Amino acid sequence: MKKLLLLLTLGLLNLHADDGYRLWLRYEPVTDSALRDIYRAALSTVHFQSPVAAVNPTIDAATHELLWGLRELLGIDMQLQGTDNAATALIHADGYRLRFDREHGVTISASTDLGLLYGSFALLRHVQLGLPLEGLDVVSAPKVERRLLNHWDDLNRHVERGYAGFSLWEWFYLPEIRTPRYRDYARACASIGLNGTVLTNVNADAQILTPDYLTKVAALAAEFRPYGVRVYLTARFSAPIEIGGLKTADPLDPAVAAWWQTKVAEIYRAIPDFGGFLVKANSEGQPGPQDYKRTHADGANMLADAVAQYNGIVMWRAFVYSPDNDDDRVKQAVSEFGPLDGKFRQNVIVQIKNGPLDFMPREPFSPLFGAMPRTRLAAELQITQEYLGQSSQLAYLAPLWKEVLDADTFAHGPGSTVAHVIDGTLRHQSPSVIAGVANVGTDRNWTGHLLAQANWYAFGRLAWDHTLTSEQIVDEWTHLTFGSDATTVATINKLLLGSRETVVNYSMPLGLTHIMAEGHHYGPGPWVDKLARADWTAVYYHKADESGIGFNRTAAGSNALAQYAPEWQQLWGNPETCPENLLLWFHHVPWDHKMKSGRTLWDELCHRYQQGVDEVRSMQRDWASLQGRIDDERFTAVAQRFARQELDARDWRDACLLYFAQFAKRPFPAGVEPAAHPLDTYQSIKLRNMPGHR
Ligand code: BDP
Repeated sequence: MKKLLLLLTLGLLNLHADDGYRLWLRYEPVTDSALRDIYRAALSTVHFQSPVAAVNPTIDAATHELLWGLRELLGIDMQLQGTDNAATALIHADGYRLRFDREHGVTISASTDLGLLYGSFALLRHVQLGLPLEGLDVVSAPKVERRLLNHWDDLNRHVERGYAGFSLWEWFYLPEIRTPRYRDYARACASIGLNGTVLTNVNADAQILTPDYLTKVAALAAEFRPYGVRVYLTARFSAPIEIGGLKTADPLDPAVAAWWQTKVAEIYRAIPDFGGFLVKANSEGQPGPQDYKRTHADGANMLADAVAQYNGIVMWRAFVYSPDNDDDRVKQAVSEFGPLDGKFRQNVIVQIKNGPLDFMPREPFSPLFGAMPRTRLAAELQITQEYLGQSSQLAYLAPLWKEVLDADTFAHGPGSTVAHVIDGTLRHQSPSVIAGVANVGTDRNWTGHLLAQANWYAFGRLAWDHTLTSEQIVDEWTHLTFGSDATTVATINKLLLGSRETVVNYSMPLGLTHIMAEGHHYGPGPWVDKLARADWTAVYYHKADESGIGFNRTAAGSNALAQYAPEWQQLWGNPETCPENLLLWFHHVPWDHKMKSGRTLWDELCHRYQQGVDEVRSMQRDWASLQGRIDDERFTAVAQRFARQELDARDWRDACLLYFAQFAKRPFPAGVEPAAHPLDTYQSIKLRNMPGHR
């Protein structure tokens, strides 16, 4: 008995409190003694094989990581042996080859120092996952060249749509004071293959381009450099006026172009490996070339010319919808940018949000990916969960991103997936770019919701290799983050994989979209109807009336469908063949329409909202079953968030169903729980001091 008690106590003691700071780089000791012995024997020496001659800060970082990681994992002091080998030049870009053979042990080969660093992280991952060394021989190279986080961080450290504390960049204290967190950030990015970061909000502040701030930016760049993370900035188009004293920012005015050239030279003097600019222009009140009756191409090219000699790029955002265009909002990016195809410089990349609207829980892929064959295109994904419950709710986003990356634009015949458009393989275009709007901040665990770390991880892994599946990525992440207890891993994998669909069910099922509360975008607001712009309201999108619900985007409606390939038009154009998860995106459907389940549309809608709530409860139960298997600190933090999510899911269901019932005029089907409050209670909720929202 005594022995049993002792064992139990030891077992519990093993579950160290964990605040989540270490992310997926926990390097907990390998506990399986047989495996540990094999690893110890094989990894006492690791070989670096590379033509990179001198030791430099990146190789130092790789060496340090391996030494430290293997000491933590295996309790050994690894010896590193370097060999020069020109054959490694065959390894593409910053890729690596990781192999084991009995004679030499483990060798990491790469043609660049960064490749060695990525290979080192891959080896450490391999050990943490407990995978066999026998037969190990992988070659892995990034499919997309520039894999960037986009931070929507303001200079006062507020993060637009940031739900994990303040901005990581301590502008006031830079350049002298540099928190170790900068290195930790870059190291985390490098561990998943990210190689760039846009430091500032797309709603840009010209101050970042002043000499004082550039010194601060240079300090951050120096911190990130060993880890291969290059910095980029957002450029406010009117900067020549705001900080340059010019009267105009007209891109065709030679004085404006000259101002940018001088500014760019100054930037590269301070930051020789500066990556380039990200620009939001003529969108949501931001200045841009159209203020001078010039096109987006005129604006982008002027900046592109300024950075070209330094190998810099300009990422020009396609998230543009005009104040005086009352055509269906989801059509506007194609109508604006389609005609400019072929007019952009080689170093301009048009950066497109995954869907034609705005990071909704579900929307079809943006048709712009198939509409600009002669232009370099990047995908912008949103890691921060602006429309998916922010940091209180669980939504693992890899399935959403895969849906888009794997979607076929048919632009060059079948197989022209979004992934192949953006990785440049379809049309041999370089540079290729993928961007994710970051979900990190000063919260101790980086992402607010501990499980939202999986989204940062998944973005990096997919940016490196878009052929990975959501399942593979989640399985890696869970092992790395929670260890290898089979029940824990299976339970968390299941929770994560279903979580996005659950959010869709209780918030915007069946292709509904943009019906969240105004401004902060947290919680329901299907009644939102009077705002400065019609296309900011909810009623614009759901169009519920007595005859039915949904937005008719067929030829009989806005005809947004015509922006897609005929294959999609055929499938989506007919309510009988349109997948039900996009039904109300493309069609206005009668309440009595027969769904695949045999239910009417109204009953199905009610059922989906209820299903969403039920699924949250089931996630809650699954999580509860892990008590004692993971440390209390992380267990409790997540359990509290599930409790909040259950409450929020009920609010979504009740508010939306009560609201839509006014039009459907039908009873709630059996199995749908009665609402807790009357509709006007939900309508009167005013959330204040919301994180991420000014
Ligand atoms: C919207 C966000 C807003 C961003 C905008 C953008 O609500 O905060 O500034 O996208 O991407 O979804 O520019």
